[in-house]
Amino acid sequence: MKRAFQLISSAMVAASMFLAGCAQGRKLPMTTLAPKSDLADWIYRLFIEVTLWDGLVLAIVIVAFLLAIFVFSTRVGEAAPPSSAASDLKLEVAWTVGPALILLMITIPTIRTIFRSQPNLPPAGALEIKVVAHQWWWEFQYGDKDHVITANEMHIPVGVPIRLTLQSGDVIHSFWVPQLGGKRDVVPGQLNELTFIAYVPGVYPGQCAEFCGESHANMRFRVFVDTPQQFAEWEKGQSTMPTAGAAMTDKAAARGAQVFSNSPCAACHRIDGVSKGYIGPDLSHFGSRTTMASAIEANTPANVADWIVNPGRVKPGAQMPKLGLSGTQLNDLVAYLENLK
Ligand SMILES: [Cu+2]
Repeated sequence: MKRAFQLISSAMVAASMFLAGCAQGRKLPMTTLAPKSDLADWIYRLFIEVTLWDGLVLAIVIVAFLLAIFVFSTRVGEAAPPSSAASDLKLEVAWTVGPALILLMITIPTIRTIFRSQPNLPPAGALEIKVVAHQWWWEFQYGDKDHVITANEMHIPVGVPIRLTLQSGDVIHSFWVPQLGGKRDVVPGQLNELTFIAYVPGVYPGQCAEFCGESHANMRFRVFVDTPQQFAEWEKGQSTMPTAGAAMTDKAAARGAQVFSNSPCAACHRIDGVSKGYIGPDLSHFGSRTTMASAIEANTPANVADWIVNPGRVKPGAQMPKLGLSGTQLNDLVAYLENLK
């Protein structure tokens, strides 16, 4: 039984890695078959358990099918004997009770997993993060006073209970990190929750899983499961004022700060201590992120410049307008943003 479990799961992991690789051409697999949290593990085990019962049903059907063809059938030219059976009580009881038992064996673990995955209260010592879904990006707010706000890259410590409260800024979205847990819808006017403990440090890709408009497929994000030390460092970095750091020591960046403040950027984007915009992602520590544009591109100066010149080309339907910046102004602005560590 255990061996069958292992064989099935490793074959499925291989297949999903292959398919994920084909679909995205990326190294981070979008798979539910390599769980890295308690929640993902419960769902995975349930899936395997149900699949084994399905396999049993399939085997019974195939055996009955083969018996009907090769054993209990009449050959060509043979006279079919008239059936004398009116009913067979034993058989009828068997094919009623058998499927009912199999359904029961599937129902019990399913209901147990549903209740396990929806705790009413946050576990003791949980890190609470507010997740706000927008067309088409993700906002993450840490702590009561929103002292850390970031976008599209969520950092969490390994081994600590995480309690996400999910809300939408516009339409229905769905929060999904396959290796860390099941999908949870993000519905306007409603607070949904997701609770889990990540077991293994690493980077896990996420994706909006509810069609939400033109760039739904571009509404990705990443979850960084950090060691406690890495997480403490990250949180400390995100809590400090970005403008006090390296941004002002670089001349291009210093000029770029002026471009930012004098352009429409500041009306839509917040930078701690600089601007209070809230329509687009918070850019306070933009330079510390590895990706941009909802994790669809690497955060490089060339990609940032490309984005500013024509956001709609990178992410169709994006609300950010073309700003008409070019040359030195564009380069200075990119230098400023990349320096916001
Ligand atoms: Cu969405």
